[in-house]
Amino acid sequence: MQQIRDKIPRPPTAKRSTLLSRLLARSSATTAERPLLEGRPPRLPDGVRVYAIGDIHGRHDLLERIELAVVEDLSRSSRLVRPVLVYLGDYVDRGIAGRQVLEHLARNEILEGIPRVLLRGNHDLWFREFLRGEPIGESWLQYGGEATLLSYGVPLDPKLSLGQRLGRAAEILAERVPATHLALLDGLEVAFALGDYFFCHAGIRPGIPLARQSENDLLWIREPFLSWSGDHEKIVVHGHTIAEQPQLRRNRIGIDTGAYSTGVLTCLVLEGTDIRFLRTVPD
Ligand SMILES: [Mn+2]
Repeated sequence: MQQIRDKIPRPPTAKRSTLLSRLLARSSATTAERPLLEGRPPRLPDGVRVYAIGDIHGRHDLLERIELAVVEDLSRSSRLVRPVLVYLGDYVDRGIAGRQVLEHLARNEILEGIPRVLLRGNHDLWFREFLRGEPIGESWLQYGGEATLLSYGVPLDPKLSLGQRLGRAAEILAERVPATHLALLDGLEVAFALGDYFFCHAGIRPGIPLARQSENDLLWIREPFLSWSGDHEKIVVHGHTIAEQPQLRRNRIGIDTGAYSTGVLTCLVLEGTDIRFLRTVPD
């Protein structure tokens, strides 16, 4: 587990705060919908505040906004908190700025100095496999890979057969993806646990201990996880499955609000037993 340091970013300017208030919405969980662990509210260690950010999918614009919202949120704190950032994965595909999102995460300028965990999503894995020359091109394209190719300026040549097109695109892409992006993709974690919470991209396989979950399930699972009503060892915080609103269930919190098409990127804020949300407001 990463070491947590005391470091608070500088407060945002007044002008930025005014702008942000128009671009953001805040809400808190009501008592009725709170998750429970063994009948009690789940909690984080004292003084720690987690900001967990859902599926970004090439929306660099929204990533910047939500990170500025985190800066502003931290500047409102009256007491010292130790912030931890958790990105839930799916940085590329579907949205048009996959390259810019990876570059942004690699540079890490807005939230520099705050401990962070970058989790791997199934799309990040797909992109890495395509870069390695693995034969996954067709399904990757079908689920939004072309947007990522275009973000690196790699065209799909319509004069070639699909196989040739993909082969050629993979070659050009390999020349254009910087080493910093590859290092970022290769360094992604599959899960992270803190206090009563467990963070992963998609979810877990019910009935199997958290320590023994497979990467395949952590990155891809939907059912039986989504409709499972029993307790897990911890409250699972995840993205991957889109819903209009954050999904607050007894045993999980889902925060993929489909940013690439809705313009709503959600950030879950956990502190003590508090649960609240920051989210971007569509233009
Ligand atoms: Mn996703």
